[in-house]
Amino acid sequence: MDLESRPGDFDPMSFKRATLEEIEGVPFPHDLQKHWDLLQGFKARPDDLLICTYPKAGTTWIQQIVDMIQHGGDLEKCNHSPIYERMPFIEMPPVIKPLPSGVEQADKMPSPRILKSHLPVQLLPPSFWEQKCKIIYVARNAKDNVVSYYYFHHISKLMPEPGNWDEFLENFIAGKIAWGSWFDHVRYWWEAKDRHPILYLFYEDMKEDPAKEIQKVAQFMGLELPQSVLNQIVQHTRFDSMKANPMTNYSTLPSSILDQSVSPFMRKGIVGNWKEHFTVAQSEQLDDVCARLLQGSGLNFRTQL
Ligand code: PPS
Repeated sequence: MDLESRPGDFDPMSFKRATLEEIEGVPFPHDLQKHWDLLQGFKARPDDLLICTYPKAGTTWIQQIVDMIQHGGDLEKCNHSPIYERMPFIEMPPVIKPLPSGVEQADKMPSPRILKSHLPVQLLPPSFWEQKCKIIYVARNAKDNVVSYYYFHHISKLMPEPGNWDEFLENFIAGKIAWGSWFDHVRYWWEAKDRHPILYLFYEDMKEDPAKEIQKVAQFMGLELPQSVLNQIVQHTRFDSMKANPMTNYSTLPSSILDQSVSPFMRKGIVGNWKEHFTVAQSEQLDDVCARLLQGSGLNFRTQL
């Protein structure tokens, strides 16, 4: 769907940056509150596959990997539409007209569906647990995650104003940003994997050995990948391939929603970019908070390869 060519449906002037409102103690962009009951009543189907992440942890990357696995490594079949149309973002309210809300989009979609969410585990609509849906979770180290999120706030009109870097980092550490505490998110999803079919992956592992992680995903989906198909998927889900692909790089969204002249959606795609942004004191502070809040969880993040 070409949003720019439907000017009657989309009025950029009426588009205001979000403010945050808490739902059950977790801050979300304001429009979500109005759609909460509808979202919580979401009807998951047993063959749904849910991709869940904290924002900017590698969501689009794993989405494209899963889609390519499902389509046997055939990029043309995946490229029929932008990634956000192929996989509904379930908590997305109907703010980008003419796109429907994530719930409406998913309801109309035939099975098997692949769905996207950034919800913390305690706020996931109950039907996902009832239907025992498979879930793939990707976690990324806090330092690179927060830097990526900071840039995204500058380009996305759906997010609140980020403030300066120091303020944003403080808010991230305090969990006072959209989708809440990174620490709670990664930790509670990690714990959930012991009682539910959840494949928990790390961005850093995907970067280090994409073929190995793609194989894990295929196995989790119950599929076998011949070597030639695996090679295709590795190639087409590399950072530079996805950056050049209009169906994965979000260039199909109007700049009044996502202004990629400020910073591209596919920005760096590396482990360790945080070093360009953190002071030594900030790095030590985040290390301390990570050690304290993840203590005893068994979770270990790598901040460089
Ligand atoms: S969103 O808006 O939450 O769905 O964003 P998300 O896709 O989770 O995160 C965007 C960051 O992931 C990087 N990215 C990749 N890295 C490596 N390889 C591939 N293929 C890839 N695709 C996306 C993207 O560049 C963003 O990270 P930064 O650090 O900002 O570059």
